[in-house]
Amino acid sequence: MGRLGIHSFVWTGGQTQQGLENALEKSAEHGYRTIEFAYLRPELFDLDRLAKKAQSLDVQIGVTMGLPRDKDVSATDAQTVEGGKRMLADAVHAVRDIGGNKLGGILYSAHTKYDRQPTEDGWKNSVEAIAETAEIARAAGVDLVLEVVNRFETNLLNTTAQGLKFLDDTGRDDVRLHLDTFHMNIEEANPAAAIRLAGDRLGYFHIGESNRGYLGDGVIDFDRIFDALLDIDYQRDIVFESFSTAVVDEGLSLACAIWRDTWTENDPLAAHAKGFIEQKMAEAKRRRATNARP
Ligand SMILES: [Mn+2]
Repeated sequence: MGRLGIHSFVWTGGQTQQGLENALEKSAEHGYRTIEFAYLRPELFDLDRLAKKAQSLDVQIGVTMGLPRDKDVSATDAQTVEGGKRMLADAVHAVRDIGGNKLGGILYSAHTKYDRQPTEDGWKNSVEAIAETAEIARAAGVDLVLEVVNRFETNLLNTTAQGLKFLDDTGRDDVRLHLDTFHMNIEEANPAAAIRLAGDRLGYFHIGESNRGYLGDGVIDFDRIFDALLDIDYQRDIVFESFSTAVVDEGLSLACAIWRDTWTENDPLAAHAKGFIEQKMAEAKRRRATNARP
């Protein structure tokens, strides 16, 4: 696998420069080599300083976000779609300026519970917006990955199969899928099969438990997940994602419906997650070696 990472919301809601710098230090201290930030409003932060700090700690930065309703590129009115494209272009440039390598999340629609079916025109608008953003991202040296999420957080891409169809429609081979065990547990009949279906078009992977708390406390069958990641020879980043009301912000926490504290202290959570992922990966490798024996 690539780098093991952690979502910054384990450490901070991300409202202050100091909070983000502290999150970088904490991630490095726990041995994580990549950190995921939620969308940063570039005017509020010293991106250059964050870039230097990340570099000095050898922590890679990735950014994920979801579009707001009034900038939904899967809408059917031109003004909303254009606003969304501008936001995506700005986000790509912010990732570049913070020294990051990746923009992921719900880039193809609003991050919200829709009260309507997606439309064909909306799908086409979204495909076109992502294809245009991919061109901007390529020039900026940023990878685009699209997170497939559950039905309560988008109406467009809920399964890997839908995500792959969407990628095909963009006609781009430099956009990949961003899968997440929490979402797959809700939508996929067989999450491990979904990983195998994505294959080399999987660009980023979130490890989250079914209640978004401690790994191993929920119903996700991580053995099958890691077997599948080995089967597709997944070499890109794996990032631990967990949310609790212990750390909140006004955007992401509300969109993700974080109403309870699944944990209150982040240091033991971060330490446990790293150990859990490394152990599950090691066990999967041993199973593979045993099965390969004649
Ligand atoms: Mn996720």
